[in-house]
Amino acid sequence: MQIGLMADVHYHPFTRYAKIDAGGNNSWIGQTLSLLEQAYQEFKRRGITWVVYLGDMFEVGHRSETDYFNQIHEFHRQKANQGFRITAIVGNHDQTYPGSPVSILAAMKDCMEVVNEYDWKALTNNVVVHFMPYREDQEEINRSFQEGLAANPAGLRHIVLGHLAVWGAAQGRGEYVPHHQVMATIFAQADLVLLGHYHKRQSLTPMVHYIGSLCSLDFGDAGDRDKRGLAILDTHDLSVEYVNLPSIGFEVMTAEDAMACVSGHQAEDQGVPVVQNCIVRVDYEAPVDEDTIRQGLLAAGARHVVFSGTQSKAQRVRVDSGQPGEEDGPGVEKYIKTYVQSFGGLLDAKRLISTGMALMGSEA
Ligand SMILES: [Mn+2]
Repeated sequence: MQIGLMADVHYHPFTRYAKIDAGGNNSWIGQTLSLLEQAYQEFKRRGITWVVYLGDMFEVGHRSETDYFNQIHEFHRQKANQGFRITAIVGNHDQTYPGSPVSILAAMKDCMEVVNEYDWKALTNNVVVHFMPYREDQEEINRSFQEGLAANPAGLRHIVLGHLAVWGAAQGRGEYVPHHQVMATIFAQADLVLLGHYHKRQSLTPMVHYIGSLCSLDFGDAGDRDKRGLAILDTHDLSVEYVNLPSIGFEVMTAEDAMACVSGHQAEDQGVPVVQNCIVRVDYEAPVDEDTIRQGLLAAGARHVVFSGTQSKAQRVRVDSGQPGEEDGPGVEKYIKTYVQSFGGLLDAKRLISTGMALMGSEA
């Protein structure tokens, strides 16, 4: 059996990036509905009838404008009428506050199954699927999962689908990182964990993966718009296939790169991002001629150009993530190392590790 997966749709007009046409239609809403439609066409083409959202269908779960809510509700009502079974796992953005028992998705229950409490389902083929809505309390998450495991006979395979903030994931600027993230190790008994929340498609361990958001959503998502779309889970061999969908991109670049684009030298293999269909932010320190750069980037295909003259190129945190394992020493040491690496040498690794280890020692 195959299950269609999408995560982090964040359905919202995003007026800071959208254009409003003469008919009053918001281009961002238009893009999101178009991508969703393309996703369902892909599912239909493959004979997939069960679609699971891995959280954050909405951007603002405590107040969505009625017109926009009705649009996405009507979209899913039609898909349900066409024979799709739809399950929506609740993400933090869908909840009135992170971990809340109240979610905007409750108003969609006439056309989808909404999961805001941990639940599991046994499929055929000796597979159990565990549904994990957004929670921040690792003990609660762990307890739920252990209860779900214990409720099933031994020897089955376990797939976790959820919306969680797991330690070690790369995050875009502006993404919500709770004070306490979940350790991937609590899913050691799972055979596969597929998550929403962080928007970058990435693997934390051979078993634990973020499938990535349906589309790029902000400058924090810059640089990998070719890795946005949907995922297809095969419950027989536990394989995951990604299908990319064409999303508006975000790019953050220096004034020098921007000038290279303007003079027609944009090419990704030269390290200069292609700005076609992108919303571009140019970061500069020395004064630049904004008008020339803006006109040039628009001529090169950018949708929209903004400038940030006060900060240097956005530093994107990249973490070489991995499950802390015995072979790498204590988990804390590995995490401190990856954390330090993500700052590109700005921090003193040795000193931090010795401080961290001393703290761990004094705690024990
Ligand atoms: Mn989220």
